[in-house]
Amino acid sequence: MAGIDYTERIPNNVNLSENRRLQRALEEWQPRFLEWWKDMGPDGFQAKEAYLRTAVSVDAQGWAKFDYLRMPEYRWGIFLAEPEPGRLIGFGDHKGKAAWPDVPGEYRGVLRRLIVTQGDTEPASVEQQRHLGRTCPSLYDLRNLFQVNVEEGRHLWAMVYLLDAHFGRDGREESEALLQRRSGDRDKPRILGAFNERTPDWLSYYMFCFFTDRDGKYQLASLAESGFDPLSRTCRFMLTEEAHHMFVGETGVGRIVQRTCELMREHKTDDVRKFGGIDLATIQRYINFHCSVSLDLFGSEVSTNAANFYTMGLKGRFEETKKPDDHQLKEATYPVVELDGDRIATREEPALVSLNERLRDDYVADCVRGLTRWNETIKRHGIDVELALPHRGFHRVIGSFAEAKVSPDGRVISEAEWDARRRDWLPTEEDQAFVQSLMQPVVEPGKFASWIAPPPRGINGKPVDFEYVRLE
Ligand code: BYC
Repeated sequence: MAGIDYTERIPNNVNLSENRRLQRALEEWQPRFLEWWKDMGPDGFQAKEAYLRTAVSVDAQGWAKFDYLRMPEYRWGIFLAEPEPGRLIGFGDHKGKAAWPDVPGEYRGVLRRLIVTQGDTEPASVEQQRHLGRTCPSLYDLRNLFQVNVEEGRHLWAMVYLLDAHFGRDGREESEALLQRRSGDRDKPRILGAFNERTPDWLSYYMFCFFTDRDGKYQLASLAESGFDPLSRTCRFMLTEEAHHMFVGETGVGRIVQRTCELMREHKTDDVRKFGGIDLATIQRYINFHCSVSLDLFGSEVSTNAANFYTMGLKGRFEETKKPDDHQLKEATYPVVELDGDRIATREEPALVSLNERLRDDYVADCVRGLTRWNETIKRHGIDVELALPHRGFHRVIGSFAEAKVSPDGRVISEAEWDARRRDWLPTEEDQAFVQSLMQPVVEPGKFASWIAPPPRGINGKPVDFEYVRLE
């Protein structure tokens, strides 16, 4: 069944009305979600109409429709990708057995933890971004922010559905707790580090969408391989929506880079701050920060948790089914870049415990593709600067590099050198204050802030100067 029933209080393609208990549990959670959305969702725009897409089907063709709506009226629902008849578990100890329609009892705790960790990031990002609307660089950007926000809300629904449908009372308690934790709260923080950082300005926001949402892509893709079929199907559909979030990040930073280059050329200087642009050195420091914080999200280089998730058949590799090996990895090894005393060395580690690092490698390769496109823009303007990803050991708090200080170019350095150079490598208070000073709202259709270029085209075939959010 590909269609989604929109006559239901909770739109879904999982025949919710046939499971009264579950329906009741979710209908009880729904008003609490809406309360959370009103308290912690986008600040100040809840009554405005925005031109948003809503999922209406899980078919690859025409899965969404676009229309004006007020965010609290968004139809958050539960959509799983179509089941694959006869799907088999693709890896680990249960490889070749039928995928599980229900939670295997022995893996209940581990699976719940994975789903809660994934679920926790979704409301966290909405909380992190809630004040951005007030300083939007254009209506086009404002609309994209809101699109990402409502879909992160839907991704929370996706995880809450799994918890309520498959984990009984524990699951319902976890669903509640997902609405109780708060990004950055000292007493009840969100689970993963990056989701407690602030997203105070639009440069940070676009960096977040580029680097942190991309972790989402890789984690969801790994969970989409899961032997627990409802999780696999849920994540497959989430990935469809996720693609737009990364588009927002890559094109957002790309448009900032473009504007900077235009100003550099026009005024023949690197110092574009006085012309209302963000200099490339500042952009590089923001890259260093957001990349390193996002690299931490993959966990330790050598992780027995990761090995267990895999052996149990719960979380696979990126594109697991396309890999030409035995999908059990008991004998295999994998090269892992690690701290070795005061050096950085590559060691062959057992492949099973190296799965976090392997996923991080896939992620880094994907980030490099985005950086290459930004650098092409710089080159096209005849400017001799290259943006770069920091070394994976730079500014880490998780894994082996947490014990050392590593420069962006990958040297293990002393505390003294770190202290002396830190301001060159990470956003300083002055950088943040400067970026903040640029954050003046621009809300006239077709107009853009001084520090960002307009996009080449609008959303869903609409022109760039379309009224993407009706503020009147
Ligand atoms: N911060 O063996 P280790 C997204 C904990 S983003 C704090 O190193 P493991 C999105 C870890 O939990 C995708 N704690 O790592 C993006 C463990 O604690 P316990 C989110 C951390 O377990 C933008 C201990 O350290 N999805 O969707 O192999 C907008 C040792 O763990 C961190 C997922 O993450 C950290 N950075 O892997 C919206 C997928 N890293 O269990 C949405 C589900 C590690 O000993 N999660 N720890 O108490 C997982 O697969 C794994 O939990 C992790 C960690 C990959 C996160």
